[in-house]
Amino acid sequence: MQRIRQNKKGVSNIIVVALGLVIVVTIVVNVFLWNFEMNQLDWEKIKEDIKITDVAHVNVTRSFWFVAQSEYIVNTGNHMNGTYENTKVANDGNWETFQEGTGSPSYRLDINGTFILDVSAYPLESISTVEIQLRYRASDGFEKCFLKAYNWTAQAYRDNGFNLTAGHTPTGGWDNYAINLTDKWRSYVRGDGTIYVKFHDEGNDAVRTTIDIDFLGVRTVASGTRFTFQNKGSLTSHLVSLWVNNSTHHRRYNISIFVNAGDTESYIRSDISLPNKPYIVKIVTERGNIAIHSES
Ligand SMILES: [Ca+2]
Ligand SMILES: [Ca+2]
Repeated sequence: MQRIRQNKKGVSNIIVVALGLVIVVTIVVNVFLWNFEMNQLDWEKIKEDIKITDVAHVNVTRSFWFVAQSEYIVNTGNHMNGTYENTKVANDGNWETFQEGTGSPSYRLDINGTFILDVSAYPLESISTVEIQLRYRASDGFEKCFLKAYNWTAQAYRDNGFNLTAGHTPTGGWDNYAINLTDKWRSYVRGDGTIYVKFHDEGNDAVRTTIDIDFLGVRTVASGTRFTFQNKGSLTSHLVSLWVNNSTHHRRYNISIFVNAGDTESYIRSDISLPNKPYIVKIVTERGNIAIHSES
């Protein structure tokens, strides 16, 4: 009897120990998994290595020319020769020819083209103005030519705020006609970078004019403050806010810049001007890291 009782006691001890082990293992595994998840975020935060390597005022930085990507629309007048492809490069011996129409109103020309600024490479917040340049030749100089752009607010072609609104008088040879949209450019550029440009004659006159367009392009001008960020870490960093502070000036700006691992990125803001020294520039990443650059 005593041996049987002892055996029972031994079996129940084994069961208690086994159950205890299962509980301990379950707890250890859970703690380990929880730690692993926590550590993944902490680890990413620790591994992030972003620096502000330079802060500088930039006077003027121009983009390359954005040219027509589709055929011009002829609202009044006639298309004679060539295609929009011939208007993409200046001084290359290729041009597209249009002629004033003879309908009603007679001897008029009105064409427009679509241009798309690359706002991922040249973000809207970096743009201080937009320039339009035309290289053309008119068969006579009896009337002026005009450049306008579609004003997205007014929903019409306008030149309000352009630096030149008086038109351009052709010489009969090849002429350059360049304008900029001053600080009013934003009314003429849609959020996705689209700008419609119109070329038209002055009015109804007695001579039917032929126009050769060698080049028509649009480009952005950036000026303001350029920030240079270097990512020495092994993960992409997402910068989400930027501060410019001195003793009297504290400003926070929302930003959204991705800097790939190992990359250096420049970022120009036309709306930020640097305060008097000493000042500090601070950025915060999405993971919560901070980088500081100070100028004394
Ligand atoms: Ca005319
Ligand atoms: Ca050309």
